[in-house]
Amino acid sequence: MERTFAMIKPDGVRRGLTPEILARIARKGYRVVGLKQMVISRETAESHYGEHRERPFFGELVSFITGGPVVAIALEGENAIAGWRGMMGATNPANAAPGTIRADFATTTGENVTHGSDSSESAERELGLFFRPEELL
Ligand code: RTP
Ligand code: MG
Repeated sequence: MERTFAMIKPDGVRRGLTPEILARIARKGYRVVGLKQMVISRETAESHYGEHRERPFFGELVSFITGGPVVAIALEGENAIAGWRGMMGATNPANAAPGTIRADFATTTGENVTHGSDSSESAERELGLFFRPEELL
């Protein structure tokens, strides 16, 4: 069993895609062990995307991710980290495989609907950033 951090980004929430994405997670068979709608603080956003701090798109990325409510989700299941990344598809929706969330619901790299941890280290770090231990049930 593995846990990962998933997020519906502000574009996904704004467009009303939360139920659709939660339904896909349920159909896949992952267990939702934590769930909350929230607005991310600048500090949390800069920490969450800290690996991209030097990239030219960092400012835009932080503005976008703090610009409206997100849905933070802790998922549990076999191979959940890679599995959820697979369900999302490639970062650039133009390269995302048909049937993935980004292929089905996004057109631009900057607003690509969902986030998923990219390793077990990232998952642990991001789950700790967004959830208190007692919020994971
Ligand atoms: P995420 O972290 O959000 O799950 O996305 P990812 O792993 O597929 O992609 P990553 O390389 O970690 O990039 C994080 C987010 O930054 C935005 N981005 N913009 N304009 C650009 O060239 C660019 N590159 C990345 C995207 O929103 C991406 O999801
Ligand atoms: Mg990433």
